[in-house]
Amino acid sequence: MSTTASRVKSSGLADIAEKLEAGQRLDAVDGLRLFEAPDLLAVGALANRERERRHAGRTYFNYNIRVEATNVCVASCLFCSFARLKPGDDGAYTLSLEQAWDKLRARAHQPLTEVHVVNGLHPDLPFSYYTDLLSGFKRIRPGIHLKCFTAVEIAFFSDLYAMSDEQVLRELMRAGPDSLPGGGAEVFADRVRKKICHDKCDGERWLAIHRTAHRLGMRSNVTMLYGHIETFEERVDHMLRARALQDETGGFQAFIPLAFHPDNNQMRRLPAPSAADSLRVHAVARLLLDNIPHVKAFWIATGLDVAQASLWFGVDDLDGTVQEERIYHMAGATSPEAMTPQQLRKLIRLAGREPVERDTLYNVVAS
Ligand code: V47
Repeated sequence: MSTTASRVKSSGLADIAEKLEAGQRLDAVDGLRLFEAPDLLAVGALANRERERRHAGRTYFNYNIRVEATNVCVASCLFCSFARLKPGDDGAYTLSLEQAWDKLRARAHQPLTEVHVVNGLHPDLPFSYYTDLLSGFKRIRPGIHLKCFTAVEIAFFSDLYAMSDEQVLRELMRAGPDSLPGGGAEVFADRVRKKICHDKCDGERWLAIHRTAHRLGMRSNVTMLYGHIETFEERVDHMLRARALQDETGGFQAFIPLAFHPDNNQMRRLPAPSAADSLRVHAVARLLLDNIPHVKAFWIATGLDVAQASLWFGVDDLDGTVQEERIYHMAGATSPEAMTPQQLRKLIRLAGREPVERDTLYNVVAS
């Protein structure tokens, strides 16, 4: 018996390994057992097998920038260190359209393929601010992929501007977004949402907006904020709700666990999740989410060391160069502000994997 097989057996996971070998779907009880199994390496080995079956050693990244045009936000999520309630509050900012566009103009020399836009829920901006923001980006760089606005922002726009979620998505699509990011999903369970983000859209609406976006032809991602008050059951429930929607639409590209960062927010008394927990969350996601092609480690959230190790725990994607990220750095992330494509390639190679630059839709740009 191989070392891996004996580890899996002595962890009591042999039946789960057999299900996976037979191409059978894991259920909620299996998911819970994977979180509770004492041997992390056994769980990792199973996830690695699934990762290699899909992607061999390939590890994807892209050349992207972040634009966070405003941090003014009417929501009061306990985990957030980025938001300021009102314009004029200490540290609050809202970029003019020219300032936001300048971020892209300043990178004319970089072969970027994606702009990832995430904002606070600003109570006073007109809808045209967002459509102009996007059409301006497209004017400056016509070929650029715009991954913008979380489902929480879409829900906020619908309520503020008295439109349906579908109308908002259609209006925005005319201006430029090509896909939706996975933010705002947090943990779908009502118990958790009521405690940590009670005043933003609930889990069902988040999923409904992604369902609509998929129907309109957009791809998207799904995140899970872990390592705070959620239970293992709630993590499994979150993953299985994403899996159920993916069965319906096939529109999710990547599942992205996001490690909670406790600095400068109302949950600062909680410890950050351990490296072992981070590796396990990514591994369990790979094992439960048989229908979502990619599991991404967002290196800004996990840190570079865990991101490298995660490439042997089910992860096949490291997001991208990022550049100008604020949400995590304001919450105490000590990872670098940005990585060059060369640095990302080196990081991936040093972990024993093969770097592949992709665009947002996973077309290969360079390998
Ligand atoms: O939804 C906020 C999280 C998310 C904290 O789609 C925090 O490719 C940890 O969604 N500690 C926004 N997390 C970022 C996001 C994302 C990131 C990378 C790739 C993609 C993608 C999407 O950041 C929020 C929230 O879950 N967040 N504050 C914090 N203190």
